[in-house]
Amino acid sequence: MSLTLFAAPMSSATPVVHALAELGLDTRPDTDIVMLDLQAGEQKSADYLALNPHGVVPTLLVDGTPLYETLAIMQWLGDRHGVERGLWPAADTPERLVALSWTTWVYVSYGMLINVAKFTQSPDVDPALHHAPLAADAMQRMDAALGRLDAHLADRPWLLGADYSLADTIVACVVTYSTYCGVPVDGHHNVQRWLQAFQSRPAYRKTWEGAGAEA
Ligand SMILES: N[C@@H](CCC(=O)N[C@@H](CS)C(=O)NCC(=O)O)C(=O)O
Repeated sequence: MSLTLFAAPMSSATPVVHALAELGLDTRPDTDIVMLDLQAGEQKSADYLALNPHGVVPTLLVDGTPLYETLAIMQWLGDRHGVERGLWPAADTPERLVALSWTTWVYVSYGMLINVAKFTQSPDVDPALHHAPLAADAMQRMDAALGRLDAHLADRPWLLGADYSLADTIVACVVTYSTYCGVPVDGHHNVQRWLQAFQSRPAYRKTWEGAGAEA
């Protein structure tokens, strides 16, 4: 099976690069990682838009068929390549349900709050569109959300229990990104401990160190 990942440094694609490294797929001869220059607009070329009509990274070509949206790519990598390596729970296990719940939660529910906080106060957004009360509300909701994640991690080192899984990469990359957006994790000791363990993984260091963080 050939895999071609279209990515960019410090982008939504970086968690996928990390997952390929965890799975040992990044060094396989039939895996290619193609870095696009987003500043130069390579993601808007006709050839790329034919693969991903949204003109963003990541896109993963699986035997020539494009798959896009980071969460879908990560869950597919787990299903197709993670189960056999013990890095993603098998179908029909309770752990698979836990993995799908937390990984979807972080991209959809928690991710929505990150976007609200970003668009209502970011210097990159037209100040006329800023909204301080909405931004403060989103920050508060993210803190409460991290509190729920903290409670989940209180009696297990990793999201699914005793062992690391790709679910940790998916959730931890988004939580790490939110810290770059100014959301503190200081009050959430289990989240802090889990993020530190995640960031100590060799594949994390290989992928992220020097690359910055964006989920
Ligand atoms: N929801 C998408 C977001 C992808 C996305 O926004 N990627 C950014 C990089 S972080 C991008 O390619 N931006 C280029 C552009 O908008 O032209 C996903 O998770 O795959």
